[in-house]
Amino acid sequence: MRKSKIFLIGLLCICVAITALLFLGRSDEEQMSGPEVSVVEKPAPQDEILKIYFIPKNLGNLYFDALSSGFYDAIAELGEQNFDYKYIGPPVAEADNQIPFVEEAIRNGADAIFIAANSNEALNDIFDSAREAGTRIYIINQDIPGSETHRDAAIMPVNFDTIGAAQVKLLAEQIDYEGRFVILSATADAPDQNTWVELMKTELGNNPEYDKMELLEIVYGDDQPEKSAAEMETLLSKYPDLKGVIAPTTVGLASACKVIRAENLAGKVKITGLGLPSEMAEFVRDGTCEGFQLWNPPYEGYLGVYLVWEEKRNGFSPAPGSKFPAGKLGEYTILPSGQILTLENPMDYNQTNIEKYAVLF
Ligand code: RAM
Repeated sequence: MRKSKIFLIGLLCICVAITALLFLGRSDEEQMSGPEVSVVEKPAPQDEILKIYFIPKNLGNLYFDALSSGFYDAIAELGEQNFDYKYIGPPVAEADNQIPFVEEAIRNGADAIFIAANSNEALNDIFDSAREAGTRIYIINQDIPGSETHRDAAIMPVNFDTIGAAQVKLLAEQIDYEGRFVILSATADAPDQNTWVELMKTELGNNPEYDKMELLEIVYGDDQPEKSAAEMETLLSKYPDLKGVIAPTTVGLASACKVIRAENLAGKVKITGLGLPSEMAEFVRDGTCEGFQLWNPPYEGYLGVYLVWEEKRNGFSPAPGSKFPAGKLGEYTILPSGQILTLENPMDYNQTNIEKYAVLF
């Protein structure tokens, strides 16, 4: 009786052991070939990892988050193990407060810094130091007019020469080519907005179509929502006959739309500019804004990663006239100016296409 009990217990133990072994065996097999478990890729040797920094004008601006998403898209395509990507920057856009972030990137041995500079010249010295240390300086989303010798290349969202005329025409169509209007810009030093505003002024001065339109004032909301809204409120009380606003900044445009809607002035004061579809969708839907323009911010980051990849991995040299492949965007050429145009012209966003783009950026 005792013996058979011991025998039965022994048998049970062997069965449990065999079942456990079978299970273990199967799970090992699944780990090797199962579809749910990703294969851990061998990391690239430390010295082959490309260190890329993106320094926006300021953090907390959804526009630059959209641009940053393009860096991630290209990095995912080329293999995350090959990159060390950092998106760092100051809380507010000021001429020289990006300097500590450039310094940090240099200290960490960055291969490339992409920067939407807050000034045309305040960063020249630190750019020189970075380049001496072997870090490529790419201006992104704009250029630094007058300081081009301090950077390696500039990734432009579009050809800036098209923006002044395009923005003025957009407002003119909305106010029937007649009336007083204002420009709500970003910071007074902003290289991109200042270039566009100058081009707008030239277009207004040179094109007789706009003879009945009068630019009253240019104000600066510093790409801060509260300051932009406060500037818009002041303009509305200062100019009761105001017909229109051009805000060539995503932060300024969305903030000004909020004020115009809150003051029940939609339709009376027409507003347009450069906006982010995801932020502008509500104002297009309710008629506060008939239409605005922009380009494709994620494409810029995407293109930037391919540029560094081609340089560091395939020996590409970004001399004027040379071409490089940028994944799904195709081939790009370095222009004589050292610029690369992501797209040629800005795109129009309005009721016909806003929903399509609002989910993208
Ligand atoms: C803001 C920034 C940026 C500009 C866009 C249109 O987000 O000022 O530099 O390109 O607007």
